[in-house]
Amino acid sequence: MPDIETLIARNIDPDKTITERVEAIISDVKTNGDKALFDFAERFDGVKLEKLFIGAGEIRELASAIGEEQKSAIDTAYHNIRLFHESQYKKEDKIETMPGVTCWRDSRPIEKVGLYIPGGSAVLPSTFLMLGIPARIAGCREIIVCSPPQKDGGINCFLAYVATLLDIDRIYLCGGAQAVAAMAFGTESIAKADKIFGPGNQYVTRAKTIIQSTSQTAIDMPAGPSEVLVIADESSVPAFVAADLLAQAEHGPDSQAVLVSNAEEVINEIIEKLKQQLELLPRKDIAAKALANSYAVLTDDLREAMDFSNRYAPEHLILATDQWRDLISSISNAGSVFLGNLTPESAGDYASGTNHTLPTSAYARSYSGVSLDSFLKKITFQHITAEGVRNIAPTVEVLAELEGLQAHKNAMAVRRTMSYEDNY
Ligand code: HSO
Ligand code: ZN
Repeated sequence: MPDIETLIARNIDPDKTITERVEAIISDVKTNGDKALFDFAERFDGVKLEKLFIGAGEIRELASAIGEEQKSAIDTAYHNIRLFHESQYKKEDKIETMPGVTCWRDSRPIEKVGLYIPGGSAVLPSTFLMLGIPARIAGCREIIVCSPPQKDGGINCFLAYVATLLDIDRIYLCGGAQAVAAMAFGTESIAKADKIFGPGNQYVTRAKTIIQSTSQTAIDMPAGPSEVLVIADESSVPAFVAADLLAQAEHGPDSQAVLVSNAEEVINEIIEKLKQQLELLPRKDIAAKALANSYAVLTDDLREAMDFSNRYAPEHLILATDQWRDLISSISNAGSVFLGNLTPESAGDYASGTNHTLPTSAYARSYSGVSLDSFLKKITFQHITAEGVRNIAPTVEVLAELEGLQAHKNAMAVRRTMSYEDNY
């Protein structure tokens, strides 16, 4: 029986070859710009591109090819995600900390954001919604979108439709570490972004962590393989839990689905259902690999199950129990939480309104998922009147003195000792 530390450790590839390859890609993009991007498209995506992007006309044409049912599902998801993220905007009050000393905080959009939309084994228009909607609500001036080209040199029609909803008229045909490098350093065609968002494979993730310290471009979070932890008890429905675990497992061979329960029979029943459901999945081979890297934990009670979950710090936590209300206050580390037997992670992945770009690999201990705030900077402001100067000067002057910073003290003292109208 492995110890808890071993169980909660993520299977992050420590192989240095990824870092070396990614560094080589970044340096190629820095040196050769667009030309490197054309070369990588040929080498990695198997397509000889004529141009690096598709524009408004092509986007509209591709988007028009989608079916009514799909269009309306995307529209509903768009609406819900928009509503939830709009509700995150809160204007803060101005605070008079002392008479005449007023402080406040206001937000401004990050001007140029880069969105990476993966296009490997699954194309994810939902990720485009999750990143594009808060970027638009925030009012970002420029939204640069990169996604790997399809074999025909175009882009998936669902991504194109999302682009029309978001009023985005250009998608760069560029994927992997090279897309991250292009948005971090800029090329002839792709503008340098102030912050890069989006999930990706190990190359994309490594590129994001490298550029974070080598360019003046920030990243949303160091995202790794996707993961779910489900807490189940006698009140769970085994077929539901099995479906949730498999929904996670089908993402990729390195995904992890963890089951934690206080009842051995419950674990056994869920595993039984899981085996049956797995057989029917088109992505069964991928899911089976992920399951080989997953496990179940038997605990004494639900409290111990929560303790384990908090130590694991899952990207997604599902409380598949009718006791979910009692557990909420004991959750300390999780990216996004799904409450009760009727709330699958899939709802949040696509359409309920919450964001699905979340911290993985135990980063939920310190990071939040993407939200409207991720696209804003919070700037603080202050204004001091003559009365405020009289009130705050003694404190500032004493503190400056004790730190031995005479010029700081003077900046306050000159104001205190000069008399002027209180109309500054
Ligand atoms: N579960 C993924 C998001 C996703 N699922 C996109 C389906 N499509 C990471 O939270
Ligand atoms: Zn998912």
